[in-house]
Amino acid sequence: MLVQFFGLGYIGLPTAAVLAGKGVRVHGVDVNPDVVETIQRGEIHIVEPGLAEVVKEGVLKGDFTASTSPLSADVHLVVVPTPFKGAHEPDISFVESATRMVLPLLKEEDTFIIESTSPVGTTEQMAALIFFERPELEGKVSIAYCPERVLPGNVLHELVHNDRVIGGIDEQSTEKAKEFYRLFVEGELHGTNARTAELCKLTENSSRDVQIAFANELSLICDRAGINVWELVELANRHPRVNILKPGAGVGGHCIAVDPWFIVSDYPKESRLIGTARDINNYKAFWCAEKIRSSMLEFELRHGRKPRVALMGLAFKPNIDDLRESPAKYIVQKVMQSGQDGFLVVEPNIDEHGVFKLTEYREAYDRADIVAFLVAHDEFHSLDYDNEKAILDFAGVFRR
Ligand code: SAJ
Repeated sequence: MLVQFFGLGYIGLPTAAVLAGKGVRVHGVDVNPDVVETIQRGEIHIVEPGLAEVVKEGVLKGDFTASTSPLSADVHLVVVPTPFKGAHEPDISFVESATRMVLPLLKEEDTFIIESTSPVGTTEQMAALIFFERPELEGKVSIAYCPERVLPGNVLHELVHNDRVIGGIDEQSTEKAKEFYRLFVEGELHGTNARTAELCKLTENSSRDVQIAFANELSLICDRAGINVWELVELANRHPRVNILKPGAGVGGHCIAVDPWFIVSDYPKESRLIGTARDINNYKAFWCAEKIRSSMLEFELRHGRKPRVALMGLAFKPNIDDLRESPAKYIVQKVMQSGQDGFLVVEPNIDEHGVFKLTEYREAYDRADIVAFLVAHDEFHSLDYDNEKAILDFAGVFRR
């Protein structure tokens, strides 16, 4: 059996490597030759705990190969990005080009699975494309959608242990796809249809976004009311049926800040809450930047000199090195728009940054007049609260 992956990124690469680790022959296809060459050397181009070892082992054993062109295989998985374009409209062109790449190679009994986060109807659309180009395959190949659900930083564990939702274009497709996932998934496999599986993925991330928006809205209310939002949330969560998430500097990453738009774009009238949550979470980052600016002005008026400002964290969430769609990075860019003088930028999870000069976190904290915590990295919890400084604790490092 040969399993072929289209896309060797944050999800495709670990999934391929885990399968190869189970003794399954795996071939990975990526349009980026640098990515392919890195994997061919048994190395990796992304940061994920434990991944380097699994990839190296698979490549050395010969179970895991990679190239820029596809092979004839038994199972084909599409794990490419689906960004948005224009006014937050989903861009499924990478899914479509992967489907077109595999089209000439498809044969009877093959299974074609899309894992990329996709708007409702994408799998049916790709099935229509396949059967338009290859009508002889209708009813003879299985086509399904199965979203990934892994949390960056814990991917290798969650890939195996999370439940999966698997939606075929027909029952035979669902069953065939389930058979495939049984090769490496120890969680439960839940069968459904393709449209439900697609909306399920979007629902999971939208649900989290809406819940975080509630926490962020509370933080704005508390700021006006002079109430500590962290204490408030902790107390409210003492109710047996209340579980409020944490407010922060906004919502980032390439999933939660993106996926809800796929629902809003297709069902704008019906998704007012989901759309508003997106706006609230985006606004929160803007609000944080404004807070830093007004704190700087206040300092200057009071002390007759410009303040030194520590901006603590650039990543999109605690303890990772991933800056994609990061609200912290947006805030840093915004407050430093008119010059970098007086700012100390901190990100303990990366060694250097192309634009910002990084400062060690303790040094930045000690030297600053104003400290803005944008991400609650573990390191920051070891700092002592300093009453002499203006501390803007957006991430809840001190919770006071
Ligand atoms: N955040 C808060 N407050 C919270 C929790 C998170 O402000 O209480 C912020 C984080 O700081 C970050 C953003 O939300 O900026 C997203 O972080 P996250 O840890 O909630 O999620 P991701 O983007 O790392 O991963 C999510 C996960 N989805 C859900 O938990 C429903 C993961 O399971 C998905 O596989 C992943 O999206 C994906 O690939 O779709």
